[in-house]
Amino acid sequence: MAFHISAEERTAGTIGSAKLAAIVHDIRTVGYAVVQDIVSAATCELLTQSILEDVERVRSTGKITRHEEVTGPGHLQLGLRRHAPFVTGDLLANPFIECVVAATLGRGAWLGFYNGNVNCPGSGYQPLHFDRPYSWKTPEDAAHDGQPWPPLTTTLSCSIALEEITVANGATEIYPGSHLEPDVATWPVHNRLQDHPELLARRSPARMEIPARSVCFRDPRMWHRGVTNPSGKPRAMIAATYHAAICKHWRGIYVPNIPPATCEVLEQNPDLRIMDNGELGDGRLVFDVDTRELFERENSRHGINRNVRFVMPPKRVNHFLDAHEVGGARIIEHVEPAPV
Ligand SMILES: O=C(O)CCC(=O)C(=O)O
Repeated sequence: MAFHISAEERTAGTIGSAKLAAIVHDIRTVGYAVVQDIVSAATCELLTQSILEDVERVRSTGKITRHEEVTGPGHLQLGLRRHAPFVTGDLLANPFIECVVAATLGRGAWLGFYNGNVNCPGSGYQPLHFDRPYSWKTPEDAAHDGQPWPPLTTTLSCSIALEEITVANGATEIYPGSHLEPDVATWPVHNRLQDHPELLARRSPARMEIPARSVCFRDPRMWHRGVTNPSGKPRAMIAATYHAAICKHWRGIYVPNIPPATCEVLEQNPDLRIMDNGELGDGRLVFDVDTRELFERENSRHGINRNVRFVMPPKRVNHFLDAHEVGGARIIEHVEPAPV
């Protein structure tokens, strides 16, 4: 179901409690909810234009990207510019996005990923997949932490439509309700949904259509895949992913049984996260310092940790590289941002 923001809610920068509960209910039961018209037309135009230019640059390398190799041709994880004026408050400090994130994941949830999901003309089909594992693998583990079974999501994906997204320009295929199929909880990472026809038969596909300037809040455990874009023009969508405060790994993974001494260090320094090698490190996203003011203009009124740090000249951020690495982009010096 699509939700609208009233004039009073716009002024207050928050969503009324009954509507917010209905949004969270849809995310918990159906797997997603769309909130309409919460990003400005100016931001959508600016970002669409920058994405189209950057797609050209990526394509002009003549190389297929790593994400296409492992998922499907024409589906780009396109880094977004990390400098002014392309970083805007209604994307990264949006009170309505933060309100839904806080209601779904709790206060202290933090931004872990900010990137473009671009579906290029002539794209193929990705394998059906889900983006996140279950944080609790068994009913017993879940009960131990006071979770129901199936457990609640600890990550929320926000798909931001810069233009109207429909079947005509390659709206993502989704399987509503599939985030509640816990068979996958204990699967090894390389297990594929397509090899489990009996499981697939339990759910039916739909398409994640999103009006322009609107956001689809999605449980990332819901099965989905990128499909072909018949429109002749790249479909620009932004992905911003938030994690619950209990998730201490830099990728937003829930790590059970962290030793008390490590918990204490993490409590004292909220910028620290558990790295892939088990050590602690700075897990914030990197942005050029000319964007600092917009992040610091106003603290999140919904208690969201924007989880960003800034690099000073001569250092700057190359948004084309390392979307899936610590920082979400690469810090460079004495060269211009470029796709290679
Ligand atoms: O862009 C889309 O429609 C879906 C992309 C996706 O699921 C992915 O790249 O993993």
